[in-house]
Amino acid sequence: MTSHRRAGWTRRSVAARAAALGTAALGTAVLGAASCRSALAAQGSGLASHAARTGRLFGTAVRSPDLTYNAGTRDEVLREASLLVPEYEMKWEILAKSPGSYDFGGGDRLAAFAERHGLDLRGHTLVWHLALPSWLPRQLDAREAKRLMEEHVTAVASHYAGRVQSWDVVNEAIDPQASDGMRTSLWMQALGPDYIPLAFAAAARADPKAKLYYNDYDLECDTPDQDVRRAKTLEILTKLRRDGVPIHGLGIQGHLQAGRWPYDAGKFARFLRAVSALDLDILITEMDVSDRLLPAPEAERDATVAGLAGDVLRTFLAEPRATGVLTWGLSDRQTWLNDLPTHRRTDNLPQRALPLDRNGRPKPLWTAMAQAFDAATPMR
Ligand code: 9MR
Repeated sequence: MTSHRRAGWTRRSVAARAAALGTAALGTAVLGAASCRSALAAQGSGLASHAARTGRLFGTAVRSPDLTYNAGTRDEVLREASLLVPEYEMKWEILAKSPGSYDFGGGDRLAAFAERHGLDLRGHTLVWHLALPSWLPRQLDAREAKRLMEEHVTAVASHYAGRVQSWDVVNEAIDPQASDGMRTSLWMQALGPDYIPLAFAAAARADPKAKLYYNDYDLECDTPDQDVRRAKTLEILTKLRRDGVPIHGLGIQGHLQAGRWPYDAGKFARFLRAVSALDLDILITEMDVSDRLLPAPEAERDATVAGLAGDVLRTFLAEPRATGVLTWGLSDRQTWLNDLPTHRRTDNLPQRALPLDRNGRPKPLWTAMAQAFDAATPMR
């Protein structure tokens, strides 16, 4: 399989994006997406064009009301991104306000936006311990848990079949403090670790073409906790591959925290090698850099944030199976890190965690990301 297919570039999306960029002639030629892709890369100026130089995608989490009502956000997304993921509009609690009854409105608006502009779309997330609807009992026996989980995965993945390039099928299953390394969740309590292969099998039946990902956080830095997380991730992925479970990739969330933990490039690179040795793709799915622990001056914060992101991305993009990077929002206006007391800065200054500032202007983080894409190893 060629790299552009793996990264999610489809003929339709290349043609539509060419049209959106005013290069429709490119779209009609559509010889192979690769030639279009490199020509398109020369057209754009955003992070997606830097990512496209080596056949990769750059994307962001979005909210459909922003794309509909906020022209500034819409322009930033169209300038910077080739891949979108809903920040919340494909989560269970949003989709199913009552048992078995789904409202796909928000996700459908995002899918239509992506299609109209020739952007690829990811689905996030099918099975998680959070964002569960309030009507879902928090304790279930194995039979009920299996039925409800499989019905949900089937309903959502079949609704979006053919419209998403990949799904985060299971999100955040690991707890490094637990004796078995597994997070206590409704699913884990009812079904044990078998809930993971069950979820992937249901997703593959519902959408046989989507790439199916396991997604988790705190996999990048050099702490004992993250050593355990990496080891547990490899254990889970190895077992899924050995058992022939339909899984195609690992999503590394990439919620970094400047000034908090040491970073060891060799350690992260060895982990990425081990994942790719399982014949899996790897995406950074939710990148941002918290500046919570940094002093107030903006220039200092921006430089430290960019430095850490650059270090992590240089390692990541040296890996041929690294297929792309998404940030969790594009502009500092959008970051979730200002929402929770546990993540907000203690001086209450707004976080500067994303590549664009609050007015949509590129920050040093943007430059670090563009440079990391420019220096990336070709994809395999
Ligand atoms: O940023 C998201 C926030 O708007 C939602 O309220 C929340 C619950 O659905 O999820 C946030 O996104 C999370 C993502 O889905 C999984 N990884 C951590 C993200 C930040 O909390």
